[in-house]
Amino acid sequence: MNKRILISCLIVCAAAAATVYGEDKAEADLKSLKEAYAGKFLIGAAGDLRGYSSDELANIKMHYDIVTPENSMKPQPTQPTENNFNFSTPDAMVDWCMKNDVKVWGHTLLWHAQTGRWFFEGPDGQPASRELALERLKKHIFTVAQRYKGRVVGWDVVNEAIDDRGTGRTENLRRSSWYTAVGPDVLTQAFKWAREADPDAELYYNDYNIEQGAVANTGKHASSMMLLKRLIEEGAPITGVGIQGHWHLDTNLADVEKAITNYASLGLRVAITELDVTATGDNSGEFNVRGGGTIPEENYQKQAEVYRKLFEIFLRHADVIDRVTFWGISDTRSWRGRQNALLFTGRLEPKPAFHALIEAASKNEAAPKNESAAKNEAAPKTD
Ligand code: 9MR
Repeated sequence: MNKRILISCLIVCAAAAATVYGEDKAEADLKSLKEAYAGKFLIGAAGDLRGYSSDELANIKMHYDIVTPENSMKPQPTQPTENNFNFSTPDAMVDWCMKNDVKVWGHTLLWHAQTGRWFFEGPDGQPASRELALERLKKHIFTVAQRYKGRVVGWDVVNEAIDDRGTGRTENLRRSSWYTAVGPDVLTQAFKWAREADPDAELYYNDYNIEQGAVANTGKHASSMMLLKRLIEEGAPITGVGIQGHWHLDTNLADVEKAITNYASLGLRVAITELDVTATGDNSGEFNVRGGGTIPEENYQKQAEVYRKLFEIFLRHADVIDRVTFWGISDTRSWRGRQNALLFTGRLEPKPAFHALIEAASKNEAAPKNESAAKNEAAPKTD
């Protein structure tokens, strides 16, 4: 080998080694999100885990304390037809979590969507009677909640019972099939059965946009306060409220903070259960909200700032917030795919938002946990 070739080889090898070293170093330097927030609140992600790559599973293990199955524990997939239960996906997901020291959150027992029509059909094509619908609901809740008893931290017992665009002068309950078949007391009943089925689980009411109107005490927030007070009065064993957190670059942060303190004032715990902040376009838990298109680079800085401000709020209220869960793990494992709403790219590279959250944790002295902030059934009665 002549000298020139040898030198070229050495340069190429050195460059390759530097790249590998650089990547290793970046990986080694990457902080764990869950470790950054340890002792403040749990950090979670949604995912059913079926078909996830080993890199995705490693990302979950590194950054998250707890996983919510995104779809597989919902009524439709767990009981597609009457008495025909299917738990293969959630069983595998829960097994993986238990083996890897990751907690699980149950989602969801009573919802207007992803629920088989059969729940509401009576004999001879008539609508099911109130009694029949309740009997089916009870069986569903007992079967699913007892199966995962001791393995889930808690349940989103009731999901999204409040309708959109109300004034806030009433509970504004969604006129869903459950509402039609049973009536407004179906919500309290679901909480009571969930408590019987799993006495140790935390039981949550979960909804989107329920922070909206908190400062002015109007809209969906005012409706949620009315509903929660009624549930407590009716003896529903409710531990806390899940603010879903499907947000965007212009989300009203003052409403977010006020909603947290309002719920805490009812003696309830709070969790952010489905967090994503879209880098472009709108967001909401509503199915028909869309967005997407080209995303200017500067939007990722804006997104990082919104995430940072949100976590500064959560840290200020860490005494009542038990968990902050992202709805997905990356911009491709996300229902907001084209809006790049999460902390990691599809290749699991950390985005500016990830770094902002690590920084926010390091700068903050969170309020100590206030375990005496009423937990569960100890919630005071209010009017
Ligand atoms: O992320 C879920 C998506 O994959 C499903 O297609 C969708 C259909 O029901 O549900 C999504 O998750 C929802 C969650 O269960 C409740 N809050 C709103 C979430 C986003 O739609």
